Amino acid sequence: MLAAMNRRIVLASRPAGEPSPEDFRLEADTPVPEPASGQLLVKNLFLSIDPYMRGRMSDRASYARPVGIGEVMVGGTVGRVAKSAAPGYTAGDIVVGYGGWRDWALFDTSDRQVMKVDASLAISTAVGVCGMPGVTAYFGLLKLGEPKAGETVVVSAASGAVGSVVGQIAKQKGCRVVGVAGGPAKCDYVTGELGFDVCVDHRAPGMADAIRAACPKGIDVYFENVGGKVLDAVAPLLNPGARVPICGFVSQYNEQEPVTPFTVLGALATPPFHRFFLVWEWPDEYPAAVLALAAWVKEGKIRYREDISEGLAEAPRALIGVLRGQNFGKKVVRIED
Ligand code: NAP
Ligand code: FER
Repeated sequence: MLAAMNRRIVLASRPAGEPSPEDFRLEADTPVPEPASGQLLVKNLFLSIDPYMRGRMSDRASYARPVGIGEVMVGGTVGRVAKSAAPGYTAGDIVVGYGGWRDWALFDTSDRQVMKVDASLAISTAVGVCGMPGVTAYFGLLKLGEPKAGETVVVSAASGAVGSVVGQIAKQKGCRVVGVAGGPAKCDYVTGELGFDVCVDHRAPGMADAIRAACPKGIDVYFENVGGKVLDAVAPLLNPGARVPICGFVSQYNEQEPVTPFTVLGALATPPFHRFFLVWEWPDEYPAAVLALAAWVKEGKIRYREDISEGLAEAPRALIGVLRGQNFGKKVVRIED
């Protein structure tokens, strides 16, 4: 019976450089599983597409083990509980967790990443502005960036899932906020809709001059999402005492020999405070961060934009697109219900 099968996308091969659709394989030969005690059977409804997924396709040392060849691709999902074998959960609940690139997933309720979702917001926000990327922005900026009123904050990948939230929180703190994004449409959105003071197009000529002109008092916080030539332009403008939360460096993820921000920042005459952080470093405060973000979204203080692909089979193209900057807003895949 077709409905009883569980489609999934597995890693078929490890890419050298940019992934291609052939590095993934859609399989439909696994039945929908039954939840064991403490588990939920979840119908995945939205799959989050995130830059870190490229790292998990490679056989390199990381905080997390790589996805094995033939294994289902890792991914955050939000979905509906179909069967509950766990206290406190019932069929129909909306939950978020790491369900992977598939139709149906088993969620272990002992896993701290499994949480009930505030269904008064669009449920896709549980993997976006009110989920892992939003919390990344919240902790990275507030814990490591420590923005103060009147300071200049620069944010790369400014229209994206993390960057859009970073800039809006920094504006709330009274900072001058300069975004960097790819192309005029994203830049218009960043200043017009998100309220950043300036947005510089890193694809246009003269990017380094434009960033310098946008930061007449230098840069106090650089929220690092991309690395590469944006970082090269920002680094000489960092003020004494500047803070650089290193969230990621997506421009390097497809490179065979990535240049990390540590190399660039460490080579400065006076390196700023800089440190890589992981969104999961503050697990006790994670639920409170989700609540704060949800409240700001409801109050209209944080705006967000989603870029939705239709159907599980689109996930590989969606990830390839995120690594090329083709997404406009938080990238998610809607999985057929
Ligand atoms: P996103 O910004 O929604 O999408 C990625 C964006 O990166 C693209 O849209 C593109 O925007 C930009 N980009 C891609 N290739 C680029 C290149 N070669 N040069 C410059 N920009 C490029 O993605 P996100 O989920 O918010 O992630 C942003 C960053 O946060 C990534 O580095 C990610 O790894 C990191 N992250 C870290 C953690 C953590 O725990 N440390 C958690 C979540 C995310 P433009 O078109 O504007 O260039
Ligand atoms: C990400 C980029 C990098 C991310 C996690 C990492 C959760 C962690 C990398 C490492 O520890 O090596 O976007 O998202």
